[in-house]
Amino acid sequence: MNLAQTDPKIAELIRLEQQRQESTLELIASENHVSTAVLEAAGTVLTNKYAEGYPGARYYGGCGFYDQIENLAIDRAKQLFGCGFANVQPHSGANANLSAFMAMMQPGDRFISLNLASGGHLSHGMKLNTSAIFYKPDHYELDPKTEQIDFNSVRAKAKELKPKMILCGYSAYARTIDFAKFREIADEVGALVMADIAHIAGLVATGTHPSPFPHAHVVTTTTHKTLRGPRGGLILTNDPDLAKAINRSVFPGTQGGPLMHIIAAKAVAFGEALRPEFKTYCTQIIKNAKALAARLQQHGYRLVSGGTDNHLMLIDLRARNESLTGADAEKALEAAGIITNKNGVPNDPRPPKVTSGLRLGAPAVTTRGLKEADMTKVADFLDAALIGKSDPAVLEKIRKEVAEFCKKFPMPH
Ligand code: DSN
Repeated sequence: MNLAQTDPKIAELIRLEQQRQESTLELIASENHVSTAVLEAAGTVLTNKYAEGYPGARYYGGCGFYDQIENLAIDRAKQLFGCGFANVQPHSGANANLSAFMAMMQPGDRFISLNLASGGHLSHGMKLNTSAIFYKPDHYELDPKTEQIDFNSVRAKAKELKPKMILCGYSAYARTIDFAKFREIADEVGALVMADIAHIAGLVATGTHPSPFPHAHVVTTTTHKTLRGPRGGLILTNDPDLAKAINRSVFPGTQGGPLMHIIAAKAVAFGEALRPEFKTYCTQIIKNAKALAARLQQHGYRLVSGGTDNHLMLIDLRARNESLTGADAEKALEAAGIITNKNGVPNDPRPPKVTSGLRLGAPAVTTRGLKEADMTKVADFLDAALIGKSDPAVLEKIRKEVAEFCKKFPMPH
């Protein structure tokens, strides 16, 4: 029996969600639309099986095909990122980070990172996260003028605290990351470098952002953002000792059975990312982000750091309208069919559930085929919705226009 017959309620909700995705503009920087091949692999009988362990060394019988699938995923990941080792089992990015921490540090060890409020991630030492409960985080800063990484602050913190690890890679940072500079500072104090490239993984894989290798000792990522695979995590390294420690810390350190249907979907996505058209896609993401940023600036919005080098941008809404909050903007835009997320800006006086900022990204709309001129139109929709945010009739009119516009850009096949 198919889903519509056995569970019509869930089937209907999935249908509605599909319709929502098709008729709205997805500007959340960490989201994307996967291919039907990735979807197909994720929805298979591979979900039925336990495969604890690694290829050739499982704790369950019947894993022969799973070994072949996981080995393909590993080989493709290594090829994609130009490194010697990949663990494809982490269920998520946060889990990849937890496992990487466990491989690099002992409980109580110090590390330094960018804090959540300045563009970092909660798994980089936010006080309620395991990264802060089991380890000792401290934070380097952004330069208040350029709103980019302040390497004087990285060096000063590193020298003062002698951390075991220096963490770079961010969730709301629009500028190129200088991995070599992090390594230079880490070498001065004998620290390891970990790069969390979750946001920029597709760009790194295609050379449209510099690679963390050979500078980072350990690289973690999600597989579902610019990399356009299923939701999941991945850990990479070139260091054989760290590789062994990572395998132990993923299983049995932090996980049991791997999600083999998702690992198959990761393999499919890595295969797609190895093709030349994926580089064209990633190049277009950056062009589209720059076009969106430029038009927003023409409309009077201030972008944190003054622009973007990658797939995302962070708008400080206060320059356009002092009283406009990120939360209000997110809500009004959703009513107009434009999906975004509120986000704190550096030194944001408003709390995280309110914020003064909005984070936007181009990966999903680029997958749908939007080009630079279309991004200009997207910025115009966005500005019109924020100007008319208190008038439901205006928002509804824009929602209809957005839905019509979306018809020109079909979902991937
Ligand atoms: N929550 C993700 C993001 O939106 O950036 C990071 O994991």
